[in-house]
Amino acid sequence: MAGVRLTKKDDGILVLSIDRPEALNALNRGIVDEIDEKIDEIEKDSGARCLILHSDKNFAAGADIKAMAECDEEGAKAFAFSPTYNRLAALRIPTVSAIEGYALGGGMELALATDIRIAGEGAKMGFPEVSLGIFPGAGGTIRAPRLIGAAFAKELIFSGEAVTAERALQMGLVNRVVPDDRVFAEAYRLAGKIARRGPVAVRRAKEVIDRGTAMNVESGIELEAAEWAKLFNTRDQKEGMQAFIAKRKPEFENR
Ligand code: CO8
Repeated sequence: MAGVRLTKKDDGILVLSIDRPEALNALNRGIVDEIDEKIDEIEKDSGARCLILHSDKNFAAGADIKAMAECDEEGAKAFAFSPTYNRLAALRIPTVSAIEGYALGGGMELALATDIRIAGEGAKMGFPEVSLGIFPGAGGTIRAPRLIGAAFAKELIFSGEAVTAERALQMGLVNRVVPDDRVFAEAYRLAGKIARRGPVAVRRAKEVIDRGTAMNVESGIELEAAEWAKLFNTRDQKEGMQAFIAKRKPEFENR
């Protein structure tokens, strides 16, 4: 049966997977509500250090067109995925999308709500919505231009054309491209690296980057300086620096 799985791995790494292969993991209300429930669990998990989004074969081929086809304006509003995607984007821990196969429309927007994207060589990404008489409605017109610039975002959104992983890399839509059978392994390797760093420092860095990009440079630098100094109140700062001086590995306590 279609559904969403949340799996706990070593080192506080969590993996969120959509399991609806018969529709190339297209997202309907039920799937998005399940993602929302899993986000509740992730928020409560004090041992969580990094979240990977990964589904077998296809990341997600968009919102479910069959479920949306007969919607009127009110129905379309009820279909909205943005509240859930915004919660995903606001998670305090880093998030990584591991993209195999298709990441289209609402599927691409799901990946855009994460911090980092790793794609397989055969991945196809884009916003086909204009072929359906709509435009991306779950953050695509807002997050894509901020990530890759308005010109590339407009090219993708106006043409509806899916791009290869290599082209997505050139645009900055993904961070790196690896062989298809290495996508999860590479995401897991990166998540492991993140998970072993000072967790308070990583969380606060995410917060400063996300808040800071919405500010002017001066205010952002002020925020950075204040948050940076606060880290010297943490046990992990003492441990990290003492471990360096003693030439040993730090043992962070997340406080
Ligand atoms: N919705 C529903 N079903 C889908 C979707 C989808 N998005 N994508 C694939 N499927 C289904 C197909 O209908 C088919 O089902 P069936 O076997 O019952 O006919 C099955 O998955 C396999 O698909 P195909 O046979 O089409 O597989 P192909 O390999 O031939 O083609 C494609 C793969 C190119 C990915 C093709 O399936 C396709 O074009 N899919 C639609 C892609 C698309 O347009 N996505 C954007 C959807 S609109 C959207 O995401 C809006 C975002 C805004 C959300 C805001 C919420 C408020």
